[in-house]
Amino acid sequence: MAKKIVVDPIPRIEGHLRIEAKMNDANVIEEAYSTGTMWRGIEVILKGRDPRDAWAFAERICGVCTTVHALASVRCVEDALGIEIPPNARIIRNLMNATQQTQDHLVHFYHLHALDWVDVVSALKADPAQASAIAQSISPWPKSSVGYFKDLQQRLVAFVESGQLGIFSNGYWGHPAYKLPPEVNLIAVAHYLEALDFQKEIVKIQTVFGGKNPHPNYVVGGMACAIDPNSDTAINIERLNMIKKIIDDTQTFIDQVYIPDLIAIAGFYKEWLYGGGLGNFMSYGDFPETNLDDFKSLLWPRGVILNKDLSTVIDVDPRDMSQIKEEIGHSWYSYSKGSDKGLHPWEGETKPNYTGPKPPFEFLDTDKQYSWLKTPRWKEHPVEVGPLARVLIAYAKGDPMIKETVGMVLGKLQVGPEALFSTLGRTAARGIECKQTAGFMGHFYDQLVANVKAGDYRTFNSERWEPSTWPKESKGFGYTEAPRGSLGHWIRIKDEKIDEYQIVVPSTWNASPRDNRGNSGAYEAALKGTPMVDPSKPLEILRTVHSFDPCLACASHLFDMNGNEITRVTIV
Ligand code: NFE
Ligand code: MG
Repeated sequence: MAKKIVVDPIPRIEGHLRIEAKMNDANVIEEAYSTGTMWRGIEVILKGRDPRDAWAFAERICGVCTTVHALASVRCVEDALGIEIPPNARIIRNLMNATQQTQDHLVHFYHLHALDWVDVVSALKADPAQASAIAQSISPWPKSSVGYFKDLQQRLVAFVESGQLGIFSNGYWGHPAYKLPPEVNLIAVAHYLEALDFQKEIVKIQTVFGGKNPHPNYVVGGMACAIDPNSDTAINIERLNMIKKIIDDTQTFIDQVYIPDLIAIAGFYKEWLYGGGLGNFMSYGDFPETNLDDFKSLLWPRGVILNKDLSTVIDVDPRDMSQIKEEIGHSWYSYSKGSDKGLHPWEGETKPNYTGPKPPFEFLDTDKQYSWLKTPRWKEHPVEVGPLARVLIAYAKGDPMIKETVGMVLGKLQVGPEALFSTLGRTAARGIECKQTAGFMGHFYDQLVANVKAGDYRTFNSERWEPSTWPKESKGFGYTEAPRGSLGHWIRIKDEKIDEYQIVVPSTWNASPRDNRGNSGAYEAALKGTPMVDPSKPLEILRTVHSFDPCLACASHLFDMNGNEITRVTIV
């Protein structure tokens, strides 16, 4: 009989995710099931409200990918009401989005994922002189002296001797699947702490344009900030200079710390090529240089790749009612309109209907409904969204910068493009993309400054602010590519109020349960075939699930069935 393993909740993610897996006698995962264990109901809360307020509620879905739900929401309402925003608003939104992507990817790599590959306790055995030599051989980053690594190691020793590992507690330290030499572990721990400090600088850009972070302010019709180079209170030269300095520092950090670390760490795990999964990828595209319907102007291209076939990128149209549908055959929801085929978000509804066991329980009945996530599918295909999808689509479409960075990373690792279809490929794609978005920050900054120098200070179009100017009924779609992947908001407005609001989130695509045809979601597919060295310490499950950067707060948009603070691993 197959052995079962349950990891609940998965640590170092946002929200509550449970993985059940079946292993064979050799401890290789044969089947995996992904469960979102909380429900939040933001879609329901939005009904009946003023559509101009939707962004403020939707943005509270998440403080990790903060900004992105506000962006998708204002785009969706503007689409419904036919509002064109001024160029400065488009540029500022692009700059804030690029800032969010860059900061989120950096935090993910070091703080949410690196410890699946880096053994903190092994760093105690490192020779600081050797660590310094390695650091200097891979990067010109100045914090690399012998003394620097010595001091850090002494701090770590003090942590361990006090029995309190603090932010490093509860790791699977000493697990045989860790492969880095102690010196590389020490370098990675140093950069974990540096990145933790530095990431807070990056988000200051959100506070300049949005007043605060997390949850910066937006407005339907533009951005809620004033530009005036000669004013003390508006966005002026001093603020713009501050932003420029942050962008320059960010690009340096990505080039001199993140990318060299990614290559150094991945180089020791080249044989660990599990976790590829579906082989189907989707992106809506983002970063419009003109407007959102001018797909050719998107700096991140849109499309779908099926079965790892990089020779063909298929068009995706989230407005087409036949393409994207949310099924609920394995989800704790009901559809009053009939559930067999799933519903496009413009005809969608959110009616929770929990049919699972009463907690506490050991296993879910995965033949039935087993998740608070709906099951989005593109033309009935499960697809993976996120950095790997975007990088592959850009690569397949011949984007010169992505081709160059992918070539550089693969060349340094001495692996071919097929290595991208893996857990490590997903992690590498995030770094590759982060270098690109750090570049976008500079690009949009230059655009903004050029516009302001030309005398254009406009950030807001008030033409359609008054509800009396709106049609009696309308519908809209707003999209963005959030750090974790394709994000869509679909709205129906009736008599000046929100009649229906549906959100399909990146982590819902990736973490979804089985669909009505029995096909796995992206996490489920990626875990299949993974050998577990020690199932009581399921490091391999964490590696692959973390490589998607799960956010269940987004995905299940307060109900916690378990309430466990510490991960429970059950093996039967
Ligand atoms: Ni809460 Fe999010 C992102 C969105 S979910 S993190 O990125 O939308 O996948
Ligand atoms: Mg939804």
